[in-house]
Amino acid sequence: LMLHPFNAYLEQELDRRCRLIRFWEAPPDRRDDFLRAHAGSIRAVVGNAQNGADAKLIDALPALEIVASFSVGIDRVDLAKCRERGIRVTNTPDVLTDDVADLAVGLAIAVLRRIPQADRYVRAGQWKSKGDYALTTRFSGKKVGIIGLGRIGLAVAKRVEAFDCPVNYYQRTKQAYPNYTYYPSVVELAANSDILVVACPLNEHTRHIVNREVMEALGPKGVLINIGRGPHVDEPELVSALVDGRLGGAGLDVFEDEPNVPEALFALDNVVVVPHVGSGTNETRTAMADLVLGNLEAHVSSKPLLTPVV
Ligand code: 8YV
Repeated sequence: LMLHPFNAYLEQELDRRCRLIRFWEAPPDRRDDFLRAHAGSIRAVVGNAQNGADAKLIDALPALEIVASFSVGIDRVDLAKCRERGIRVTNTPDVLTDDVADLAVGLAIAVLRRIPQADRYVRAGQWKSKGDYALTTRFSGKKVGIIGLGRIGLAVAKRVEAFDCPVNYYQRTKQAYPNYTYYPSVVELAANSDILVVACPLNEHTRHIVNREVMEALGPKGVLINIGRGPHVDEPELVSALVDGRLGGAGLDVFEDEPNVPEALFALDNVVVVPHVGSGTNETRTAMADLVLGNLEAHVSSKPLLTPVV
């Protein structure tokens, strides 16, 4: 059961190798009937970051053996329920790390150097009518604070080191990284950073990990970059901090209620918003699809899963 048409190559390969059921073909008001009709034969669910396997879906599928997510984040999969039922879960780590880290750095530079705004200035003919563009802020050398020094956090750290940016980080346990400075709280991390990057998984400990207090600590010159999940950030607080000028800027790939983005952000020149495209390159999406297929193939041939979560 594929939950959404999020990747054409994956859909085509699933269709070629298995009996594929496309959930989106069910009329929205007949989804329960549709599931009941197929329940006995559905052994695998393929979802993504936006379309996970929640308790209701899992309960409706008595023959389910594996949930293979086309994402590294599995916050929309009910892991406890999967463990309880002995259902395996896989994700797509590593293959998307570089793209997501690239985007984090790209957003930070875009916010500070106002790249999208300057582009709009040229396109609107304002270079000719108004002259030189306003001065912006340097990125190189800024202190970068990373929440979560996992695969993606480390890839961000490696990149910004090349820009001579000192790297600070927070996570629950201190790691042995001699070149990076550990802060035991997110507020302290924010207070000691110019740019704060959210790169941790979303779970009950990290929901709203960037709250009002953290934004105050980051301050009117600080920039927040979110390439994690929308709910990592208290979004109404973020909007008011940006509107009031209590926060210097933000580069956002993810939002609390995608695809809805608070419209108050559209008027702000210190904000760059993109539509959850961190892993969205041809190269990475193909590698993610191959990993989903590899995990399913390993499962049906009783081989070790390539990237198991459960
Ligand atoms: C995707 C993601 O946006 O990997 C993740 O956790 O958020 C993404 O790569 C998505 O699953 C692609 O459909």
